[in-house]
Amino acid sequence: MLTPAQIHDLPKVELHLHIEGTLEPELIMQLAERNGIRVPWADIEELRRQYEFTDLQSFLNLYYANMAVLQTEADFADLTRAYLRRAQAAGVRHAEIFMDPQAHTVRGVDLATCVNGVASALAESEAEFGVSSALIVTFLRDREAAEALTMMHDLIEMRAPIVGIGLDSAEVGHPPIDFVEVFALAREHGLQCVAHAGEEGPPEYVWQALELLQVSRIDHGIRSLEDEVLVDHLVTHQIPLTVCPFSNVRLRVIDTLADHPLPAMLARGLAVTVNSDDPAYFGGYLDDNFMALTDTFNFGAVELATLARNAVQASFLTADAQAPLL
Ligand code: ES4
Ligand code: ZN
Repeated sequence: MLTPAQIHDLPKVELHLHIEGTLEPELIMQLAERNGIRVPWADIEELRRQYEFTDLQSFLNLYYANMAVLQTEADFADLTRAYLRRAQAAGVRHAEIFMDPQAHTVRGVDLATCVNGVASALAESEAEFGVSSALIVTFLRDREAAEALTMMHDLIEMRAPIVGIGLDSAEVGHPPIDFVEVFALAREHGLQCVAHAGEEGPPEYVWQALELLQVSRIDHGIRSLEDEVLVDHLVTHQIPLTVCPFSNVRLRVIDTLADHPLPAMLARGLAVTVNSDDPAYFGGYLDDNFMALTDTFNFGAVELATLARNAVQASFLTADAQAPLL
């Protein structure tokens, strides 16, 4: 039986974390007050009662609505520092963090305001919290690809401090193929590529992400298990899957944690990693996900070490930077 201290000390790397998904109810209320924004909830308890989801879209509705309180560069920096503090407490050593700029620009926040707010906090993450970090901008697949392409050009022009791009939001009906041009442009500029695929969408979307967007990691990817040829491909090429157990349960992709295919995925030789996705919404941070998996599946030191090592190797850190974490 592993203890919380052993889980804490595991050199953990977070590869699937939406910074907006770390916006805790307390911070929502504080920022609402600071910015003079009216929220539809009388208090934190009423807000907390909204955190019951039936699927991805029901979560996204609340996730986007709550972002209304994020207005200034300081708001984005405070949000990011709050996450980094919690990540440090969890024993996270490195985090590659998603942000959704379109979720902010569509409501009138400047691209520079949101990107610089998050990036300014990340620039100090190592010195302030002992957590190294990198920023990945994710595009909303349920909005026009032309909008994403324009933003990609803007990000290049402003020399945004990002290591890569991703694709997220409502998956079904929004296949990766729509974003080929955006990802080609990112690759031309030396950016890494990842995409959410096979969360609610079919294995076909995972194939498209790999073959058309040429991603080096798949976010979620658990529906890949429905396609044995795809599983073989993912194993052979050791393509990392950033799996998010609490997210899958809370968004009803999986009934209960005990039904999660993660142990089977590990046994099959897939390069799976454990991540927290939107921890303020799904019931816990990276340490909580690891602890629950350990309790549910009786994971021992060997399984946990494999999961931790997979994440280090799947990260965009250089081999030199990976070495001390292995
Ligand atoms: C997300 Cl869980 C999930 N899936 C797709 N898009 C997202 N954006 C934030 N969380
Ligand atoms: Zn996600």
